[in-house]
Formats: sequence, C-alpha cells, structure tokens
Amino acid sequence: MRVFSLRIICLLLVAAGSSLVSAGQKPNILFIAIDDLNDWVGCLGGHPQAKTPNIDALAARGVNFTNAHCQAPICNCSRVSMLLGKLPSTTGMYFLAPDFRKADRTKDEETVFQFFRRHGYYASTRGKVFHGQDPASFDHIEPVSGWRQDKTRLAKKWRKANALWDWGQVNIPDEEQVDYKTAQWAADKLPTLASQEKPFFLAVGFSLPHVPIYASKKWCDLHPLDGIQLPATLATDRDDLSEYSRQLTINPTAPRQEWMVENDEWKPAVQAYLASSSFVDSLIGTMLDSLHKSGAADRTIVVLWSDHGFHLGEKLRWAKRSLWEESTRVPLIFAGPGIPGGTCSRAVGLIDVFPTLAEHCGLPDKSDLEGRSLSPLLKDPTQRWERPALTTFGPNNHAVRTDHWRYIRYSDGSEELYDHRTDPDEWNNVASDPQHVALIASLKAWLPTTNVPPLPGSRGADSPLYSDSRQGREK
Ligand SMILES: [Ca+2]
Ligand SMILES: [Ca+2]
Repeated sequence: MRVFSLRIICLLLVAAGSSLVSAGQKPNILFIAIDDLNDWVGCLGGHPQAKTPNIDALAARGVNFTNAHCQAPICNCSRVSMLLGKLPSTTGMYFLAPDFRKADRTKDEETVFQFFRRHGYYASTRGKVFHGQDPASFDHIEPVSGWRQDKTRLAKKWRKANALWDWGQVNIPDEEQVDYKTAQWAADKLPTLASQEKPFFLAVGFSLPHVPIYASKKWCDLHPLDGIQLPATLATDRDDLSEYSRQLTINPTAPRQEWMVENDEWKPAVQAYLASSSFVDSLIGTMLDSLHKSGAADRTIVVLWSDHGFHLGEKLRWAKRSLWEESTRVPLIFAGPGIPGGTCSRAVGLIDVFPTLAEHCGLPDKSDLEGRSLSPLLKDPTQRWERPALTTFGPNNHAVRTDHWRYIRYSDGSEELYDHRTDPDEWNNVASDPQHVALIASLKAWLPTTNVPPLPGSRGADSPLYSDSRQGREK
C-alpha cells in the first residue's frame, strides 16, 4: 500500500514537472561537480565500504546512471568536453592545458551556462566547475576561500614529483575547509536564488576527493583503517597489454602501486579517499536540505556528476589517465521535476548532459552539440539505447563502452576488449580472440572519424608518450 502511494506521489510530481515545463516556466538547475570521484559511492557499488547517504538519497529520487563515463580522463579536457558539448577529438583539448578560451579553435565556443543565460537564466558559481574560471559563463562568480593544503606533508615517504600527492587525516576543522565553505555559500544562497524572478543555474564544484586526499577525524573514524578493504588486483594484469598501453598509462607524478604496497600506504590512501568522499557527501546533503527548505525543490533539476574516475590500485596503478573503467566511470544523477526516477544501466556520457538539460528545460536545440539528449532515458530508464559512451585519452586513443563491453583502440593500432558480464575488473583482454572479430568491427564503427591534433599549448598528459607536451613543447 505504501509503495502504491509513493508511486502515485511520484506520478503526480512528474505530471507537475511536465506541466511546469510546458507552461513555459523554466525549472532551475542545481549543478554539482565533484573532482575525481570514481564509482566508490553507495548507489554505484564500486566499493563495499563507501558511505554516501546523501548522494544515494538523490539517486533514489532521480535517475541514477550506473554506466556513465567521462569523455576524457583528465580534469580540464573532461570539463571542457562536457561544458561545451564537444568531443576532445573535435576540439583538440586532450590534456590539462591550455585554457579553452586561449585556443583559437575553442575560444569563441558557447558553454552550457552561456546557452542557458541566453535563454533567460541567471548563472552563478563557486568552486571547481571549469578547470580554471570562465567569467563569460556566469552572471556571478563567488571567489573561493578556505583551507585546502599547507606545507605539512602527511604521507612523507612519497617525495617524487608532485606535492599534491598526499593523503590522510588532518586536524583542520571541517568548517575551515574550502569545500565546506563552498557548500555553505550555496546553501545560504539558494533561498535568495529561489525567490528571484529568473530561473537560476547554480554550479557548485567540490575539490575533494582529488589529491591531496584529506579528511578530518570524524570522517576517518567513519572508515577505520583496520577494516579497510582493498580493491582486487591481479599480479599478471598488465601482461596482456600492448607496450603502447603500458607506456600511456604510466603516470610519473603518481605513486607506483609497488611503492604503495611496500610502504604500507595503500590502506591509508583508500581510507582517505573513502573518508573525504563521505565528507563531500555530507556537504551535498547540506545544499540539498537548503534547496528543500527554500521551497524550490519541486521546480529545480539537480544534476550531480564527477569529471572522471580514479584508480586506487586497480589494474596495478593510481590516479586517472587511462581508458579503463576505473578512470572513465563516473556518478551521474538527474533528479527533479519531470524525472520519475529509476536506475539506468545504458552507457551514456557526460557530453550528453548539455543537450539533456536543454531539452528537459524546454530550450531550443543547439545543433552543434555532439552529445545526445538523455531525455528519453529520464522518462524511461530501461529504454533501448544504441549509442555507446566514448572516452578519449590523447590523440586517437579511444575507448568505446556499451552495456556489456569495453573496446579500446590506441593510436598505434593495438587493442583491448573486456567483457563486463564476466570480467568487471577488466583483467582479461580478449581482443585477440577470433570469435570477437565481428564484435570488434561493430564497436570500431563508433570511433570518431575526426581526430584533430592537440591544441597549441597542450600539456599535462603526464605520460612518457607525451614527454614533449609535458614540457609545453607540443608540436
Ligand atoms: Ca578531476
Ligand atoms: Ca590483464
């Protein structure tokens, strides 16, 4: 009986949402970006000890995309691809730099925020949404303040390349940390935005669990070190990769897996990641509470996403910068009016968010977008979906993800194929199995035909294959 009543309420809310959009009143958008959060959230099941009750509650009232992927496994190019609605292979934005406003090919592109402003929205932001900030995108940019890191290094044994690579418990009160202040600002702002005449597009970006991966005692205590479960690995996992694949996925600034094991830092780093993710989850709860109290929740679309995933030992490596599941899979949740809710296992991309929001809010088509509106899946998450998700890491290296398969093709022609029905850890590369010839041909058909060279000023690939670009000498 209770389930039946809930269904009726949901249907009424959906009906209310549809009529709201059709009546010309545009829904607001609360856009929540998380930095480097992989599938270690409760509603994605990527780690059995993830504690993210607020994200899970949002997923339960919206559509939880369980097979969503970034278009590029690095912060800057992932965000640019999503916020411009263009593939990396079209823009040439493959790496950590340049700023898209400084490259001729992308400097005049219209972002999702500009598009919504052109159609009557007020856009405001705080925190990491773009990799840098883009003044042209917003009516208001709130400067970021608060603690993120100081000179004290906790995991002192890792001294190699990058001071960001640190993790552990810190004695900084939550209230002084940058992400807390960002959430508090948004929570304070929401009632005002909700009372304005214009619909709002509020973009809020959190910087954890990106390195340095810090959390206060409260969040570390939620994930006691002794009981931490480590991700599964296979010692021979990299034996079936091409030399190109091995080289591409070496990240010289991140610790090596062998180093983490030898120095007993694997568990502490996993603990810090789980703890800081729980902290960010609590901040999302703060904002969503404020949204509900403002009375605007029933006319506000909430979109929650992360720019890419993160390896914590899976496939014997750390960080992003790979075309494997742990780098590409991201949380993606839509909730609000016109969205009845459910779980969607279709392969989708962050690039689809721009056209989805445009269609769902009743804005005109933007014909040059390369993503596809997920509106049909928001209405019926089980609907057939032919198109796979595409991820690109460096020029002409691509992964195609369908419901069951991951196919990778590198620029040297080497390939990988993983069957997620039997091999969720992507341990067994079956690309050379003759029985998959036709399948590979069909997956290959989804690869982009345009592969423009990297933009001038490209750098930050951090792979030995791109040593020129690391020096800022991209040709
Ligand atoms: Ca990131
Ligand atoms: Ca393997």
